[in-house]
Amino acid sequence: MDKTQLKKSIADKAVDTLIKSGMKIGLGTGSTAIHMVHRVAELQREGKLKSLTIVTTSLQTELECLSSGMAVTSLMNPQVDGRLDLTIDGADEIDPRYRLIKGHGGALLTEKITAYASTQFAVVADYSKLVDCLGIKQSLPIEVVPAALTVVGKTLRNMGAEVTMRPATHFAGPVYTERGNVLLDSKFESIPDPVSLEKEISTIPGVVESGLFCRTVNHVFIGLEDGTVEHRHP
Ligand code: DER
Repeated sequence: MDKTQLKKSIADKAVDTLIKSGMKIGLGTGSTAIHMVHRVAELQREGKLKSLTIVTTSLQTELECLSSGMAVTSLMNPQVDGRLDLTIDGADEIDPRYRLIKGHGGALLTEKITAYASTQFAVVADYSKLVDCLGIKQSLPIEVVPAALTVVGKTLRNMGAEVTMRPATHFAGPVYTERGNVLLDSKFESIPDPVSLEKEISTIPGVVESGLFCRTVNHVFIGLEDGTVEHRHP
C-alpha cells in the first residue's frame, strides 16, 4: 500500500472509531490528519455524522474543511468555550510512552493549544514515527518571537542543540508561522526526558512554544507496513 493510501486508512479508522455526532472536535494538521477532513465530510453527507462543532489547528486544515463544505469555528466561540471533547492530530515522532515531537508542519502552537484544550487526544501516524527515544532522528521545532531569535538560539546551543532557523522555500528569509513567529528547528543528540526539556525550554524568554507534547495521549492509530491500522489505547 502506498504511503498516501496508508495515511488515508489511518485517518479513516480514527474518524470512524472516535468521532460521534454532537461532539466538539479539533482536527489536526499534516499529510495524515488532512485525510480526516475528507472522511468527516463524507460521513456528514451520508447523514452518519451530525451536529459536529469543528475547530482546526491550522489555516491549511481550515481551508480544506471549508472547501469540503464543512463549517468550522474556534476555541473562542462561546459554544466551545475553550474546551473540546476530542482532538485528533498527527505527529513527527512518538516515543514508547507516547510523548511526541510535533511541529514539522509549522502549526505547533495552535496544535498544542487545541490538544491541551481537549478532554481526549488522539494521534494518527504511520509506523515510521515510532521511535525508541525522541530527538535522535528528528529535530525539535520551537516557535520563537522574531526579536528573540539570537538570544533563544544561543541558549538552545548552550543546551547542546544544533539550531537552524527554518527557511521559507518560496520566499527570501524564514518561515513565519500563522502567529508571525519564526521556527528554530533544534537538533538534540536525544531527548530521553521530554517532560523536563519541555519545561526548561518554556522558561527561555522569547520562546512561544515547543513541539514537545507530553500530555496524555488517549488513542494512537498506527499505520503498519502491511497496510493495517493498529488502534492503541495507552
Ligand atoms: O506539524 C505537525 O505536528 C503535524 O501534525 C505533522 O508534522 C504530522 O506529520 P505527517 O504530515 O507525516 O502526518
